[in-house]
Amino acid sequence: MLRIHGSVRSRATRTLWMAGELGLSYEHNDILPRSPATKTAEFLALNPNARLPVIEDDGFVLSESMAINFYLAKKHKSPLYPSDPKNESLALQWSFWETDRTDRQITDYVNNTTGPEDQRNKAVADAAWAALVASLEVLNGALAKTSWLAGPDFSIADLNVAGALYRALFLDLAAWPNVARWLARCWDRPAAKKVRAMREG
Ligand SMILES: N[C@@H](CCC(=O)N[C@@H](CS)C(=O)NCC(=O)O)C(=O)O
Repeated sequence: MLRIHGSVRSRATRTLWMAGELGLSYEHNDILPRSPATKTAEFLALNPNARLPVIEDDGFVLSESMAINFYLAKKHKSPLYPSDPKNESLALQWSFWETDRTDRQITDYVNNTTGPEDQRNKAVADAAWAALVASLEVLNGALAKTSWLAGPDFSIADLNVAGALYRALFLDLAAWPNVARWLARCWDRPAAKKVRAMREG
């Protein structure tokens, strides 16, 4: 049995999206980041980092959202997992890139511009935006040459990056039209729409 720990309002968004793409049934432990449920001895035994998402798959415990998606797609022999080693490596490249270049940046930007006013920090928001702009330039350039990030079709690379860029759905992306079109195509998939409905419903 697969158990997914993490609210759809966390980085578990991308895990839940992948589970939907794969048509997996799972038990959802719908807990929020930093909530007391992430601080229990039981949860810390699963992830001593006290972070979400985490999965348990018949006793196999795995954290880090990108690794989780690679594991699930590979285990279930999904066409989303590129069979060609070059495309597989591109999927890894883009997933690592995302973790390094946009994951925290977009969260910091949105939290510090739209979060509770007394918790906003303009310097953090400005630095995050500058970094995010540079990353969007890179992604926009890549998507000028290819429709999808790792091969001829939508793959785990697109899911991992677009899933992490959920908040960009609400930003003005006019300066990065390739990103805007690609992001809309990714989030137009049925499994993505279901996750959006969970998150926004
Ligand atoms: N690199 C990790 C990041 C996990 C992460 O930071 N998750 C957030 C929720 S979106 C969290 O649990 N934060 C708790 C905290 O910062 O204490 C991944 O991709 O899974």
